[in-house]
Amino acid sequence: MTIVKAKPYDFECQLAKTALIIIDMQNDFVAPGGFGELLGNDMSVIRTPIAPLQKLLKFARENNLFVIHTREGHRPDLLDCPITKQRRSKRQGAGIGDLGPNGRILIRGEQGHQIIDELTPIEGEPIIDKPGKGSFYQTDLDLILRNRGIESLLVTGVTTHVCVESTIREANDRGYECLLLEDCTAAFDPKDKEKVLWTVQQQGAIFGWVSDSVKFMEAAKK
Ligand code: TIU
Repeated sequence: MTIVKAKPYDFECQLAKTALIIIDMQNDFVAPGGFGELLGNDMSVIRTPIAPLQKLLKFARENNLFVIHTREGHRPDLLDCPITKQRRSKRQGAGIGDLGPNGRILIRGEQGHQIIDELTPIEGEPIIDKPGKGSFYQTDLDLILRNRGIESLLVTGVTTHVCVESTIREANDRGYECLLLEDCTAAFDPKDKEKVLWTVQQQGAIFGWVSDSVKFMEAAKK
Protein backbone atom coordinates (compact mmCIF):
# COMPACT_ATOMS: atom_id res chain seq x y z
CA MET A 1 0.00 0.00 0.00
CA THR A 2 1.25 3.49 -0.86
CA ILE A 3 0.32 6.16 1.67
CA VAL A 4 0.54 9.75 0.38
CA LYS A 5 0.44 12.80 2.67
CA ALA A 6 -2.66 14.61 1.47
CA LYS A 7 -5.59 16.75 2.50
CA PRO A 8 -7.96 16.17 4.23
CA TYR A 9 -6.10 13.00 5.34
CA ASP A 10 -3.61 10.47 3.94
CA PHE A 11 -4.48 9.00 0.54
CA GLU A 12 -3.98 5.24 0.25
CA CYS A 13 -3.59 3.40 -3.04
CA GLN A 14 -2.00 0.37 -4.65
CA LEU A 15 0.31 1.45 -7.46
CA ALA A 16 -0.73 -1.48 -9.66
CA LYS A 17 -4.31 -0.23 -9.41
CA THR A 18 -3.47 3.45 -9.87
CA ALA A 19 -3.42 5.46 -13.10
CA LEU A 20 -1.99 8.87 -13.88
CA ILE A 21 -4.44 10.86 -15.96
CA ILE A 22 -3.11 13.97 -17.74
CA ILE A 23 -6.02 16.09 -18.86
CA ASP A 24 -5.99 18.28 -21.97
CA MET A 25 -2.32 19.36 -21.97
CA GLN A 26 -2.84 20.25 -25.62
CA ASN A 27 -1.79 23.29 -27.63
CA ASP A 28 -5.33 24.69 -27.60
CA PHE A 29 -5.09 25.29 -23.86
CA VAL A 30 -1.43 25.78 -22.98
CA ALA A 31 0.32 27.04 -26.15
CA PRO A 32 0.28 30.54 -27.63
CA GLY A 33 -2.37 31.07 -30.29
CA GLY A 34 -4.70 28.43 -28.87
CA PHE A 35 -8.27 28.48 -27.62
CA GLY A 36 -7.11 29.60 -24.16
CA GLU A 37 -5.19 32.62 -25.39
CA LEU A 38 -7.90 33.57 -27.88
CA LEU A 39 -10.29 33.73 -24.91
CA GLY A 40 -8.08 36.56 -23.66
CA ASN A 41 -6.07 34.71 -21.03
CA ASP A 42 -2.50 35.34 -19.91
CA MET A 43 -0.70 32.08 -20.70
CA SER A 44 1.99 32.12 -17.98
CA VAL A 45 -0.03 30.56 -15.14
CA ILE A 46 -1.55 27.81 -17.25
CA ARG A 47 1.93 26.58 -18.22
CA THR A 48 3.15 26.08 -14.63
CA PRO A 49 2.15 22.37 -14.47
CA ILE A 50 4.39 21.48 -17.44
CA ALA A 51 7.70 21.12 -15.56
CA PRO A 52 6.31 19.10 -12.60
CA LEU A 53 4.30 16.96 -15.00
CA GLN A 54 7.43 16.13 -17.00
CA LYS A 55 9.08 14.81 -13.80
CA LEU A 56 5.97 12.91 -12.74
CA LEU A 57 5.53 11.39 -16.20
CA LYS A 58 9.15 10.19 -16.20
CA PHE A 59 8.61 8.66 -12.75
CA ALA A 60 5.36 7.01 -13.86
CA ARG A 61 7.04 5.49 -16.90
CA GLU A 62 10.00 4.22 -14.85
CA ASN A 63 7.65 2.68 -12.29
CA ASN A 64 5.16 1.15 -14.74
CA LEU A 65 2.25 3.29 -13.65
CA PHE A 66 -0.59 3.27 -16.16
CA VAL A 67 -0.66 6.66 -17.93
CA ILE A 68 -3.65 8.10 -19.80
CA HIS A 69 -3.77 11.35 -21.76
CA THR A 70 -6.94 13.20 -22.76
CA ARG A 71 -7.72 15.87 -25.32
CA GLU A 72 -10.83 17.98 -25.69
CA GLY A 73 -11.96 18.42 -29.28
CA HIS A 74 -14.52 17.76 -31.94
CA ARG A 75 -14.97 16.07 -35.31
CA PRO A 76 -14.06 18.33 -38.25
CA ASP A 77 -17.74 18.31 -39.28
CA LEU A 78 -18.68 19.41 -35.72
CA LEU A 79 -21.48 16.87 -35.54
CA ASP A 80 -20.41 16.01 -31.99
CA CYS A 81 -20.33 19.64 -30.81
CA PRO A 82 -23.50 20.96 -29.23
CA ILE A 83 -24.58 24.08 -31.09
CA THR A 84 -24.97 25.74 -27.69
CA LYS A 85 -21.29 25.12 -26.86
CA GLN A 86 -20.19 26.44 -30.24
CA ARG A 87 -22.40 29.52 -29.96
CA ARG A 88 -20.97 30.43 -26.56
CA SER A 89 -17.38 29.93 -27.75
CA LYS A 90 -17.98 32.26 -30.72
CA ARG A 91 -19.39 34.87 -28.39
CA GLN A 92 -16.11 34.71 -26.42
CA GLY A 93 -14.04 35.24 -29.58
CA ALA A 94 -12.77 31.66 -29.90
CA GLY A 95 -15.37 29.84 -31.95
CA ILE A 96 -15.00 26.06 -31.98
CA GLY A 97 -14.18 25.10 -35.56
CA ASP A 98 -13.04 28.61 -36.54
CA LEU A 99 -9.57 29.06 -37.99
CA GLY A 100 -6.97 30.25 -35.48
CA PRO A 101 -3.18 30.46 -35.47
CA ASN A 102 -2.94 26.73 -34.61
CA GLY A 103 -5.53 25.57 -37.13
CA ARG A 104 -9.24 25.11 -36.50
CA ILE A 105 -10.00 25.64 -32.82
CA LEU A 106 -10.63 22.47 -30.77
CA ILE A 107 -10.85 20.27 -33.85
CA ARG A 108 -9.33 16.79 -33.94
CA GLY A 109 -6.28 16.52 -36.18
CA GLU A 110 -5.37 20.21 -35.97
CA GLN A 111 -2.15 21.52 -34.40
CA GLY A 112 -4.12 23.05 -31.53
CA HIS A 113 -5.52 19.65 -30.64
CA GLN A 114 -2.11 17.96 -30.28
CA ILE A 115 -0.65 17.28 -26.85
CA ILE A 116 2.30 19.60 -26.18
CA ASP A 117 5.76 18.32 -27.16
CA GLU A 118 6.95 18.29 -23.54
CA LEU A 119 4.39 15.58 -22.64
CA THR A 120 4.10 13.60 -25.87
CA PRO A 121 2.45 10.23 -25.19
CA ILE A 122 4.44 7.08 -25.87
CA GLU A 123 3.28 3.62 -26.95
CA GLY A 124 1.01 2.00 -24.38
CA GLU A 125 -0.37 5.31 -23.10
CA PRO A 126 -3.91 5.68 -24.42
CA ILE A 127 -5.17 9.04 -25.61
CA ILE A 128 -8.83 9.65 -24.81
CA ASP A 129 -10.43 12.07 -27.26
CA LYS A 130 -13.40 13.62 -25.52
CA PRO A 131 -16.10 15.94 -26.82
CA GLY A 132 -16.96 17.32 -23.39
CA LYS A 133 -15.33 18.66 -20.29
CA GLY A 134 -15.50 15.46 -18.25
CA SER A 135 -13.19 12.67 -19.44
CA PHE A 136 -15.83 9.96 -18.99
CA TYR A 137 -18.61 11.57 -21.01
CA GLN A 138 -18.98 9.76 -24.38
CA THR A 139 -15.57 8.08 -24.12
CA ASP A 140 -14.27 4.57 -23.36
CA LEU A 141 -12.23 5.74 -20.36
CA ASP A 142 -14.30 3.84 -17.79
CA LEU A 143 -14.05 0.63 -19.81
CA ILE A 144 -10.28 0.98 -20.17
CA LEU A 145 -9.81 1.67 -16.46
CA ARG A 146 -12.01 -1.26 -15.40
CA ASN A 147 -10.27 -3.64 -17.80
CA ARG A 148 -6.94 -2.65 -16.25
CA GLY A 149 -8.26 -3.05 -12.70
CA ILE A 150 -7.69 0.62 -11.91
CA GLU A 151 -9.24 1.89 -8.66
CA SER A 152 -7.35 5.13 -7.99
CA LEU A 153 -6.53 8.11 -10.18
CA LEU A 154 -3.78 10.71 -9.94
CA VAL A 155 -5.54 13.62 -11.58
CA THR A 156 -3.55 16.34 -13.36
CA GLY A 157 -3.80 18.77 -16.27
CA VAL A 158 -5.90 21.78 -17.22
CA THR A 159 -8.01 23.61 -16.45
CA THR A 160 -8.52 22.81 -12.78
CA HIS A 161 -12.06 24.16 -12.49
CA VAL A 162 -13.33 22.97 -15.87
CA CYS A 163 -12.11 19.66 -17.31
CA VAL A 164 -10.14 18.53 -14.27
CA GLU A 165 -12.94 19.14 -11.76
CA SER A 166 -15.55 17.68 -14.12
CA THR A 167 -13.46 14.53 -14.46
CA ILE A 168 -12.98 14.17 -10.70
CA ARG A 169 -16.73 14.43 -10.14
CA GLU A 170 -17.45 11.86 -12.85
CA ALA A 171 -14.76 9.52 -11.49
CA ASN A 172 -16.08 9.83 -7.95
CA ASP A 173 -19.58 8.82 -9.03
CA ARG A 174 -18.09 5.76 -10.72
CA GLY A 175 -16.29 4.65 -7.56
CA TYR A 176 -12.72 5.73 -8.36
CA GLU A 177 -10.68 7.47 -5.67
CA CYS A 178 -9.00 10.64 -6.95
CA LEU A 179 -5.86 12.37 -5.78
CA LEU A 180 -5.58 15.84 -7.30
CA LEU A 181 -1.93 16.92 -7.58
CA GLU A 182 -1.94 20.66 -7.10
CA ASP A 183 1.44 21.43 -8.69
CA CYS A 184 0.39 19.51 -11.81
CA THR A 185 -2.81 21.44 -12.49
CA ALA A 186 -3.67 25.06 -13.29
CA ALA A 187 -6.49 27.37 -14.26
CA PHE A 188 -6.04 30.61 -16.17
CA ASP A 189 -7.00 32.46 -12.99
CA PRO A 190 -5.38 31.02 -9.82
CA LYS A 191 -8.52 31.89 -7.82
CA ASP A 192 -10.48 29.33 -9.85
CA LYS A 193 -7.91 26.66 -8.97
CA GLU A 194 -7.95 27.49 -5.26
CA LYS A 195 -11.70 26.95 -5.06
CA VAL A 196 -11.37 23.45 -6.51
CA LEU A 197 -8.54 22.51 -4.15
CA TRP A 198 -11.00 23.18 -1.32
CA THR A 199 -14.16 21.74 -2.93
CA VAL A 200 -12.58 18.38 -3.71
CA GLN A 201 -11.42 17.62 -0.18
CA GLN A 202 -14.20 19.19 1.90
CA GLN A 203 -16.64 17.05 3.91
CA GLY A 204 -13.95 14.43 4.52
CA ALA A 205 -12.82 14.01 0.87
CA ILE A 206 -16.29 14.34 -0.66
CA PHE A 207 -14.78 14.13 -4.16
CA GLY A 208 -11.18 13.19 -3.38
CA TRP A 209 -7.84 14.21 -1.90
CA VAL A 210 -5.32 16.96 -2.66
CA SER A 211 -1.55 16.55 -2.57
CA ASP A 212 1.38 17.27 -4.90
CA SER A 213 3.65 15.29 -7.19
CA VAL A 214 6.67 15.47 -4.85
CA LYS A 215 4.73 13.95 -1.96
CA PHE A 216 3.28 11.29 -4.24
CA MET A 217 6.68 10.26 -5.62
CA GLU A 218 8.22 10.18 -2.13
CA ALA A 219 5.46 7.86 -0.95
CA ALA A 220 5.60 5.67 -4.06
CA LYS A 221 9.39 5.15 -3.71
CA LYS A 222 9.03 3.65 -0.19
N1 TIU B 1 -9.81 21.39 -20.74
C1 TIU B 1 -10.62 22.34 -20.29
O1 TIU B 1 -10.60 22.67 -19.12
N2 TIU B 1 -11.45 22.96 -21.22
C2 TIU B 1 -11.88 24.26 -21.13
O2 TIU B 1 -12.66 24.72 -21.94
N3 TIU B 1 -11.36 24.99 -20.11
C3 TIU B 1 -11.58 26.32 -19.87
O3 TIU B 1 -11.11 26.80 -18.82
N4 TIU B 1 -12.26 27.06 -20.74
